Amino acid sequence: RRPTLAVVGATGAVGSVMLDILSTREDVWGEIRLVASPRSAGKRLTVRGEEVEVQALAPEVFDGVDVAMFDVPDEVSKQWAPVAVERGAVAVDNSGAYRMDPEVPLVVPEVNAEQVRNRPRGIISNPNCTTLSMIVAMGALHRAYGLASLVVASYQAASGSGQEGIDTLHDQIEKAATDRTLGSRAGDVRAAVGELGPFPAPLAMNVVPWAGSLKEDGHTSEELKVRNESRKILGMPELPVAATCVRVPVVTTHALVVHAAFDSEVSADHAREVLSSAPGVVVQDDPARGEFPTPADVVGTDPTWVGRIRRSLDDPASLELFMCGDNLRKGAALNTAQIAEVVAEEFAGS
Ligand code: 2RA
Repeated sequence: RRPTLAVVGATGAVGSVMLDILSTREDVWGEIRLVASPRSAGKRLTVRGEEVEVQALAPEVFDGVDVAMFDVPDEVSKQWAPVAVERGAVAVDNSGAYRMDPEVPLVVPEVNAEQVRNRPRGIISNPNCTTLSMIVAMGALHRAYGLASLVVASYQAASGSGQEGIDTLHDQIEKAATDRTLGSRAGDVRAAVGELGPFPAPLAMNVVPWAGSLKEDGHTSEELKVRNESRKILGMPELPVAATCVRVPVVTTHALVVHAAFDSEVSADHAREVLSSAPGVVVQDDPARGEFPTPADVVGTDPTWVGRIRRSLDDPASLELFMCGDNLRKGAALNTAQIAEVVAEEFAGS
């Protein structure tokens, strides 16, 4: 039978992308129930070409639900994912609430789909968008060469900070655009752009070496997520990972520069072949023609795009790469949908 799906957080930034994704992917679902805070209840949203009324989050909305996706803040997931499980659903959670819980698998279907069944709490977790923007490509390279260590710098889009991040960037760009002398004196951009919104420094005409919150020894929560989640997804609890997370004035699509060291020697050509044949990865790498992926060109697409692939000059077992992926699609909604589809296969023939 076709399982029943609940989308919790259907009216949020990721929820909206989710409805689009559910409307365009192969349809494996019976009923799709849309759920949001009481404030949004009663709204009518379109999914699979049909208008569906949004229901207020309450225990009863999970009755008869087989899979419940959560695109909501951590506190909401903490409270409600266990309720969905009690009512008989498998919860697929896109918040940070359960990612490092040893009894909750952290799944990227192209890398560790088999972990979906290993869910003693009935909850499956979706990784953070920054980890997701590189891990499909890194999983493929790990299978080919054996990963030894990762050094990562992220170039993260404003939409990682939600609608407030997007609005702040647009407002700042508008204010900065009127003065063509800006950017030539310390502090002039800061004075011109006004509100900083969720960012600790101006984002328009700037780069900001900060994403997330302060954690031990000066690392940010985002940097720890890249490290800890990569280790968990790849099943390498000791993998050395150094990450620096940076926000850039891009609306949507996170980019990463990766220095990856492997157990065996690599060549750029062979790495291109490995990545080209990996599901969910597109290689765009023709330096002679100036071809490489950029956020402005790949936003709205599903794959992880990889370019600038080079063997390291000082280590034949290391690669330098540039990659980017839409942080709202593969980075959030798409991966959650893919996990849910793996769970849906369990209902085939039942
Ligand atoms: C960010 N990764 O880009 C976060 C969002 N989950 O801020």
